[in-house]
Amino acid sequence: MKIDVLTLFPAMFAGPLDESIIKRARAAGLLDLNIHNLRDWAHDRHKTVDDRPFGGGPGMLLKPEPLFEAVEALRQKGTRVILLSPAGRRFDQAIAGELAGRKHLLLVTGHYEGFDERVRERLADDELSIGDYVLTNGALPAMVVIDAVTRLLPGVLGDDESSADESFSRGLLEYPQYTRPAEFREMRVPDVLISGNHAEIEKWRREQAKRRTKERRPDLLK
Ligand code: 4GX
Repeated sequence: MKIDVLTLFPAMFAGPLDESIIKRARAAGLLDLNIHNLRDWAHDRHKTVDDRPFGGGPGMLLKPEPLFEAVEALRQKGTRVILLSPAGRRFDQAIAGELAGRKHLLLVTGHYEGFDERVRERLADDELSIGDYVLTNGALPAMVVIDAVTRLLPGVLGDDESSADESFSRGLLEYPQYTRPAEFREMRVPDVLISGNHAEIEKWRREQAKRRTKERRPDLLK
């Protein structure tokens, strides 16, 4: 899969995407990730990418011209152009799965008060939000989407890390887990887990996952 990112803060992407599983996916050629500076498409020597909103009001907006030219330069046929903003549909595991099936994503990260509306109308295929809180810019949301999508690409996770049987793909929270020692500071691991009875262990885990989901995230059961 190819992912291009358009951002005003390319330096923010160094680090998080150069570690661990994403690093391995990139090295293996499973993810071709490129970060682009929107200012490279600015028209003037001051590299202006923002301007004041018509009608007045606080804050600045990303101008349409650099964004249109950048997207037109990076877009290929079959590209999914995705804006990151609090006004997008809420990103979740199902959307990550859907994006993992695409060949090319172009993530466009907002800054200031947002985008000129014509960017939404003519450039974007989708608009995603990673949650109901306000960040300083869209770089972290873009990294969240890249991370969640990359680990679903075929070959990225090993058998031990497999995403198929994990909590969110079953629609439940994770059951409680323990490792050695069997007793630690007078806290004992539940007997059933030490019993060796695999049918009983499965049943206990299913019940625990359901109970925990009902208590903490009843919305997941609806
Ligand atoms: N999930 N932000 C985008 C600028 C902005 C404002 C309005 C478009 C419209 C966010 C989030 C998020 C902060 C990124 C504001 N762009 N993005 N930025 N939560 O908070 O995605």
